[in-house]
Amino acid sequence: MDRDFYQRKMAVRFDSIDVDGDGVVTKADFERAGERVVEGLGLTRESAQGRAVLDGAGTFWAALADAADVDRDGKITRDEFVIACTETMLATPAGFGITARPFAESVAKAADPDGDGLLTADEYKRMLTAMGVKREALADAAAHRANEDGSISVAAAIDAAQDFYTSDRPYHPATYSFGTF
Ligand SMILES: [Ca+2]
Ligand SMILES: [Ca+2]
Repeated sequence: MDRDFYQRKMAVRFDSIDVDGDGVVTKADFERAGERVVEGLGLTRESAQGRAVLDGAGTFWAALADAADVDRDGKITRDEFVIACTETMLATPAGFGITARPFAESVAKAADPDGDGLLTADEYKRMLTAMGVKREALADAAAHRANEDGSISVAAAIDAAQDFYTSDRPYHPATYSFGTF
């Protein structure tokens, strides 16, 4: 198991969740991450999809805080985040279902405005951008599990998130890239 690779991947994810950049993640960061998705997808907070995204972000925070915030000060450092992801999702893949999946699923569904279960290439990129994925990682992410035309099913997008959080394998071994989510 390439735990080192996994932990570097989660350290990068930490930075995209630490929205205010103060070096710790808090409930407020997760709320902001949820709001960023809602805004990025052009939803309102009150819509069913908007509420699902915000709830999903809250669930993600609560699960990580449960695992990582040992002193209950409401703050998770980068090291604590990496260890919590390792314990709750890499070591226990089923943990993805109660940790990151509700957020990933609500986001993927919210990114599919016509609800046909397929995201166009543009919709998928928009979703990843709203998730805080860096521009340089977008092509990589979009290639992962996507169809030839860059479209991707909602189910495959959720599977990609599951791979991201539960796998220690690089998406592209040659470049050892992180992929993303
Ligand atoms: Ca923060
Ligand atoms: Ca669609």
